[in-house]
Amino acid sequence: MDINQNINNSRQPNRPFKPKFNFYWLYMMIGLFFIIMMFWNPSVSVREMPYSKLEQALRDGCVQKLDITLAKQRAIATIEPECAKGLTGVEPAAENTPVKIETLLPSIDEFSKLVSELQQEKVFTGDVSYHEGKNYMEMLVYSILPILILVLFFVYMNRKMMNAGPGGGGGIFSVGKSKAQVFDKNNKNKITFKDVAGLAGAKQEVMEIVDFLRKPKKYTELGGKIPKGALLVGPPGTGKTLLAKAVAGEADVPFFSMSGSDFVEMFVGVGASRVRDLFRQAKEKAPCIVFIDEIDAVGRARGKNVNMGGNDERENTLNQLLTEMDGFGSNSGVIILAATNRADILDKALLRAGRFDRQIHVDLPDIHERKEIFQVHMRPLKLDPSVDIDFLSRQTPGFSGADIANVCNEAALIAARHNKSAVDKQDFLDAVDRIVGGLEKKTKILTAEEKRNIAYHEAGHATISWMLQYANPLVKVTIVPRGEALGAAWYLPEERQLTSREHILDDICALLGGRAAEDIFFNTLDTGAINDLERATKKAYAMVAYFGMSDKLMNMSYYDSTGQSDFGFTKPYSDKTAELIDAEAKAIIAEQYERAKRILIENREGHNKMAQILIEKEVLFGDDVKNILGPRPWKSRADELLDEQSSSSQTGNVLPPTDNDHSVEDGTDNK
Ligand code: NHX
Ligand code: ZN
Repeated sequence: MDINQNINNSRQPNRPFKPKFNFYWLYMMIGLFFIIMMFWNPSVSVREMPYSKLEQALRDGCVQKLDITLAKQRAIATIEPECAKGLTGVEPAAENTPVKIETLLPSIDEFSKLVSELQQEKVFTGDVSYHEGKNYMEMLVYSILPILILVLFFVYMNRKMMNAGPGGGGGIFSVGKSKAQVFDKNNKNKITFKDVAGLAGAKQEVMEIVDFLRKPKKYTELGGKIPKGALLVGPPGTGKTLLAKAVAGEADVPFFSMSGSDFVEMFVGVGASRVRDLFRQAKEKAPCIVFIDEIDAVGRARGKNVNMGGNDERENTLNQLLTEMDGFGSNSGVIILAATNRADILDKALLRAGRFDRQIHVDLPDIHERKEIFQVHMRPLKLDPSVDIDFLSRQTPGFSGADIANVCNEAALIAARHNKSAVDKQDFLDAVDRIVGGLEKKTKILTAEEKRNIAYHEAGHATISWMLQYANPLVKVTIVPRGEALGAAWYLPEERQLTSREHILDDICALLGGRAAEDIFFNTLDTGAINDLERATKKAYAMVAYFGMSDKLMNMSYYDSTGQSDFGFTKPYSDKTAELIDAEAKAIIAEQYERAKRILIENREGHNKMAQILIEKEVLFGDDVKNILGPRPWKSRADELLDEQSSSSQTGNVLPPTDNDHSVEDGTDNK
């Protein structure tokens, strides 16, 4: 965002200063024109007189000349200077200057009759002239002026659009121009690779691309070809765009940046022509880098379904992109970077060699990378010595770079809210809770019965996850409403790459623990368990249909990683198999539910005790569970981490809910 501002700033000096054309000037000028028109009368020196005076002057033979305007039924009479004073009471301006009087005539016919009578009687001997009386000025105003205003309006609009477009393009006639932003290489606060924490592997790949552009000889001399494009793939918030910005900062070449959705416009053919324009500009400035963010907006696989329609425009854009990418020689020095979080839905043609021939995977940061990221984002903060970066990076598994940035900012805001002079550890922990679980809603009104139900539900999760070997280690359970949930169990999931069958089964069992507790203790069911059940069901189906873990469908996976199945509308298995999948998933859920109930009944007393503590204090920590249920008979790596955590934070036991301790909710490792 700050980069864009810089572009605008750096553009300004190049443009000659022009006083802004204000639309109100036009209005004012038109208004003024009309006002002048209304008051401007060519015969100001003429006196308006009643008709009787004119008739009298005629009969007295005082009229030198008569001008009759037919259309307006008006007459202007020039009065002899001698009679002027007596008749009109007006002194002539100078001697022998006639005075003019003007009147409205009752009827032209009558008046001309009178005039010819008087002429015959030789009373009136002056000239009579008749005018048609059309006002040409008025005609001009009504015919030319509207056109003039319209033309001015269009000129103004066009000028405005020209100035608006950041790429210098704009105007009504340049929809087909690309909207790419060109990054200046002498940008003041540009992003470099130093600002990119973690992402070691991706950084190296991208650095290589920068190197290609800096020293192309090194590669081409050996006969190698410079790659045409690289695709940055990774979950949201992992820093794909940041990486691209760093490339812009590091490479001493022009950098065109645009978003996939920038190609899309409501006019047909605009996307394709924008692609063409982008590549034309890029080729002019080669060597250079073109970055297309969120490329899935245009790069989604072209449909096979013809009657879908409506997608034609996007497909044309994609086709143009495909031809352009393969249309220039590979050493022409234009390298395309693109970012997406959904590589699986991209068109296969886009991913083939010669186009985006390398994919750079940007993963969620591991514990060490999170530490680096924390260090970057803590730089601007005023920190209390209690803040322990290692501890925080351990507490945030599954967080992306953007999440961590958010944690740091949120922590600073929380500290400011409490009028602290520095951000301390507790602020960071509260920020993590806030980001994982949402905003605390202490004001939510709960009946005593609801509170009891929630407490037993959460205690159920706590008991089960404590008693199962592979369930995620529990940090705490709370019954403070937060976000959408009325209560939550907070886990610190182990960071592992593979998940065993036992892990999933224990997870399902722990998820069902809440519902099972309500069932056992109150013999009622309520709607609150929807989220638990949804997740448990999804896990069960994934076990059966994706991971090949059920007995009857052993080693069968119906997962489609290509996302390009020709027959997307039918399942890749028979109805019989579908029934089998349903039955197996149901069996898993039923089995784990029975197991959960059994464990809860075995630990009835402990469960009751925990629920009572929860009702009283609203929060129950892992250490309390240990005191009540006894230590777990086995110990995982994550448990060790938890032990370390409680010894390092001195807040092992129940505290008032405001002093919530470090915690990560269950949902971080599954989806
Ligand atoms: C409602 N919420 O929607 C009320 C306000 C069973 C004690 N009418 O299982 O809070 O009922 O172990 C993410 C996370 C919906 C999305 C939790 C969407 C919860 C949570 C429904 C506790 N803890 N249920 C739980 C709960 C509810 C819900 C969610 C979500 C309850 C249960 C929510
Ligand atoms: Zn639950």
